[in-house]
Amino acid sequence: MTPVRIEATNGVAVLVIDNPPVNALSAAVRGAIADAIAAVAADPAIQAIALAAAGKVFVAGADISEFGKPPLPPALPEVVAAIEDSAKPVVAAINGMALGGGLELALACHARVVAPSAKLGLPEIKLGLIPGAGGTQRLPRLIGAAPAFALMLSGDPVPAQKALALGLADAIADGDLIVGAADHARALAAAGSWTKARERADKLTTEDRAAFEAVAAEALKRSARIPNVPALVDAVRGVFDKPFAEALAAERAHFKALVADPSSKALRHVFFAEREAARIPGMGKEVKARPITKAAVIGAGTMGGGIAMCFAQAGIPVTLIEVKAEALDAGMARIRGNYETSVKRGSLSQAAMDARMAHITAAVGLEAAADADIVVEAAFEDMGVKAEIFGTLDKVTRPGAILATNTSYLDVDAIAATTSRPQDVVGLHFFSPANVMRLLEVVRGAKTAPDVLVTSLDLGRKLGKLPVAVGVCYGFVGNRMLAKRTQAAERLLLAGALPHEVDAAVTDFGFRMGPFAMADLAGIDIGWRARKAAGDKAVKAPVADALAELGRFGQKTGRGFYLYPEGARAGVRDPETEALIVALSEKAGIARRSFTREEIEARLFYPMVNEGAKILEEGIAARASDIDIIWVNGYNWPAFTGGPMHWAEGVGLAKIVAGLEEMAAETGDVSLEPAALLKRLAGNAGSFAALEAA
Ligand code: 3H9
Repeated sequence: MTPVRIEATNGVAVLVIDNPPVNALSAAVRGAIADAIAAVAADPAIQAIALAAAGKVFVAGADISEFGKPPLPPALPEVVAAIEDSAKPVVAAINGMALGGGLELALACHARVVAPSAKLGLPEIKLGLIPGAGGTQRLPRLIGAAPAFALMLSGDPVPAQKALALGLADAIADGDLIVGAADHARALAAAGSWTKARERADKLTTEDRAAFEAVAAEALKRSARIPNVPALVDAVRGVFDKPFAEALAAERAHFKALVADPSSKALRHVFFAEREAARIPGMGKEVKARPITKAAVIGAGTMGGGIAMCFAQAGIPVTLIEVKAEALDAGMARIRGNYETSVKRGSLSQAAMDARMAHITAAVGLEAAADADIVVEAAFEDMGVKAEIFGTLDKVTRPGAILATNTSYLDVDAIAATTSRPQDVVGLHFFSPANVMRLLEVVRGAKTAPDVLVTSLDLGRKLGKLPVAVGVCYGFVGNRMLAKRTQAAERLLLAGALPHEVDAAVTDFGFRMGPFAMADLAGIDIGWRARKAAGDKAVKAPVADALAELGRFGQKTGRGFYLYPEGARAGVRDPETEALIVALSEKAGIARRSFTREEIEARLFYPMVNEGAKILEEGIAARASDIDIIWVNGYNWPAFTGGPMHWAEGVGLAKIVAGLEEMAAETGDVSLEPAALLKRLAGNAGSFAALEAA
């Protein structure tokens, strides 16, 4: 079966790309498009061509899974050139998403007719790449270099109306798309003339160049890390400075170099990892999700309110429940306030706000959860409190309702045991702010029913989240590894580093914030109280504890690890904190020394990788790539390094094992001794990726 079929209608050949699920341009598809173009060129009965696609997506772009493998002919630029050079006019019929190489195919067509719901974009930047099949040259010629650059820099697709306004689409079909595109193609053939994008220069004015250079300069300032932004600037500038063929060759050279760059490999790893996370090993397709038409959230604090907003946003009616009317009123006011801010900012319309508020009902008392299909408990983080809530929910909710807890640390199995239906209990660990953060750890208890897990993952996606299944342990995946970093950061302070040095190493690595600036923002008292409550399970954080004892809670008190004069958001070094750290080192009998950036990175991140390996050994995460996306989406680990486990492979697992052995010997902390899995993989040159494939 060829992935491109030819359907002839009244002098027009309709080429239908049919390569489910998203019509990616694999070698077979590229070859079939080239063959089809050649076949219809030779057919005297055909005057014009429409390029269409089957399914919901037009073409999602190059087949990303082919990147990094030996190239297979024909290359996409050759196919694109064959379309542009066709002696019969070609019109693209864009039914859905036209992305990356998919849009580049369409740009080489002589016109583009789009469905009203179509979206067009060049998202290569998000994969650490730039368009590599003429997009950087043809798009500026069609719509101007400045708007084209902005579109490629954001990577976000534009809807049909915007594409029409930009001049990217020639028409929006008001009836049948294929008929519209075929008519357009027939009309071009009848007129006997059509334009090729590469021959256009009317949009490339002096003003356009000035506008492009201004946005490009801004973009370069903001992007020191991934080489694709400078490459994009250089490629687009070629539209003004180089003949078309030369500029195209420069684009191709950039593209090839970027495909081989570790940052693009890492971003592609994240792309596939996010999709892989949806698959639960051993879970068959016969396990169906339970219907969720009505939800309840227990606790109207910041977390509960945020979770209720997620349901409202997804159009699922939700009852927000509190024990006392005052707390409920405050929670509802907070939600309203959040929405009002979005309306003021222009990111939400008043009508959308009203619709969301209408989806949230406030109620006092757990009985209000009686008819919910799912109840998410977001009450105080205390086992006694949770046990009481779940005991009552067990009595008042209907059979088959899912009872979820948003606990960050508590034992989901112990919570499930307080009910008569542990099979219906699951953890839904949202991250704060819950209505914004994409990560959702779905905690599968020992007795959680398969369909409850499937429903939770399905619901997570409906709420716009990235749900990742994890098992029960203290802190689950994300916080369990975070504890290792917190511990390591504190150790670094006692060993000789200062907060600003540790934070700088972390932001240089690509995080938006270092651990100490983060602690000041979140409030040092929160961790301090949590450590007291957790007792032996808590990490040792003597510096943070000492600061908290002094009432230095961070930004909210104007002083923490740093000083915040006059309500400043960014802290400055504080001699008092630094003296306190030195005193604590002395008290512990540690001779302080300085650390390089690389040493700080190793001391912070190797213990996390080690914990990740233990998490895999214990089966708490199904695969290393799940751990990676948890850290990328929940803890701001820089995506261009692929997440902690992918990064570790780049560093070399043997190097990490050796580093951990040294750290364990120096600190006497046995938990830093390399995990058996890590040692095994390091010993036989294995990798986490290979582990998953096996
Ligand atoms: C490019 O085009 C370079 C060119 O400039 C130059 C070349 C020379 N390739 O996301 P979904 C798979 S770079 C291979 O769950 P949705 C995906 O892994 C490319 N596979 O569906 C999944 O597989 P599975 C620029 C791909 O409906 C399945 O399809 N393009 C590709 O939520 C369904 O995907 C992009 O960056 C691909 N290109 O969203 C667009 N795309 O079922 C990337 C998807 O086995 N794609 N798959 O897990 C997307 O953004 C979304 O997939 C899309 C559909 C919005 C299209």
